[in-house]
Amino acid sequence: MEREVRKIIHMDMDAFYASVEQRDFPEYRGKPVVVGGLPNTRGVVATCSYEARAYGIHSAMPSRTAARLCPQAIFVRPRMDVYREVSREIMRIFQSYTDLVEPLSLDEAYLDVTASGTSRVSGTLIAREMKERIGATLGLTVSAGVSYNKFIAKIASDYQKPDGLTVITPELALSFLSDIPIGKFFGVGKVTEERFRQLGVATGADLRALTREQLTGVFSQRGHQFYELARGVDPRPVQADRVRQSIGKETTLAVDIDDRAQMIAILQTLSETVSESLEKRGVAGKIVVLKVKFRDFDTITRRMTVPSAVHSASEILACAVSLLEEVTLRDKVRLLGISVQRLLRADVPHWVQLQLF
Ligand code: DCP
Ligand code: MG
Repeated sequence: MEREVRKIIHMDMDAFYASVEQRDFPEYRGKPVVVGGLPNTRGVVATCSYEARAYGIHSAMPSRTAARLCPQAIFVRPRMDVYREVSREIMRIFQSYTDLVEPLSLDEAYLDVTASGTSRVSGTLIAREMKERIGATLGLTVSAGVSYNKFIAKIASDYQKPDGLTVITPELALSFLSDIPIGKFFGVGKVTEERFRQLGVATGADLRALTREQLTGVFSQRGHQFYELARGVDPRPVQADRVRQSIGKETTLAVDIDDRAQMIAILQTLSETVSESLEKRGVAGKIVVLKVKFRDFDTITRRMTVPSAVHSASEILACAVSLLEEVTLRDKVRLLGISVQRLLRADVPHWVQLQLF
């Protein structure tokens, strides 16, 4: 009855931007390096080296705070062109093992290597070989998770970072998931995590103790997904056939504005335009990105991943408005933009509910 067990690998580079900086500037090696905004600005940390993480510094923290936590940290501005080039090389290495590579960001991808070998352990061997090649040709470390579906592979790649390789076979899955914090489960963001906390659910084991009815009672349709994840079930395919990376629209305002209601009106028009382009191409996207450029040309972006891909104007607008709420309007705004990324064909089911369970 059960289909062939898949071999899915999730690869995620370690402290990606910071590792590239330490590779290219040997004087940074072994030191706390922070990539992002400089500490005397309002900028934030994009990422930091593991040496900097020891001081409690992390992504999205204000750079000023990072400098307070670790005064001797080395702050550098991102070199996006270099990271993009490294990313292309990594993806080329992945693609030499399988056509089924689904990049999630510059430093992260899912691979389906089911067809690439017959032996049970070959997923592990492929992951080990990719790690070696990335080390030898790019001078960088990467963590790999190997399992039979996407969500466990992703949790596994994070399990022994940095330079980790974690293999979770179907036999190990339930005991592995038991201790995983609920916030790491696919589709559980901050808001959902808080609702789980109120239900007394902190781990995978707690989640598994709830019935399907209890879960759908609280989360409606999403409850089915959580029920299945708790049992190690995730049928989402690795999707290599992304049509395009992103579809978006931005507009420079005739006059700079500081009124949120006016901004929302503009976001509504942008959402409609973006939705039309998506629907014309028959795609929907998993990430909505809001771009805000201030009067002084400082530009920020805020992004959110949605549990099921969006294409309608109302869904896109709802995301954009909630992203805008997170933005501190420290100055008048001269440009607003919305883009939708991680595009998938809208007719491919992203979560086929398994009736068998
Ligand atoms: N990034 C960013 N802003 C964030 C998070 C990440 O600009 N809030 C960028 C910088 C990271 C890169 O994306 O280097 C990859 O993100 P990851 O979440 O994979 O983080 P790292 O690769 O830096 O560290 P880890 O070893 O935890 O994967
Ligand atoms: Mg990473």
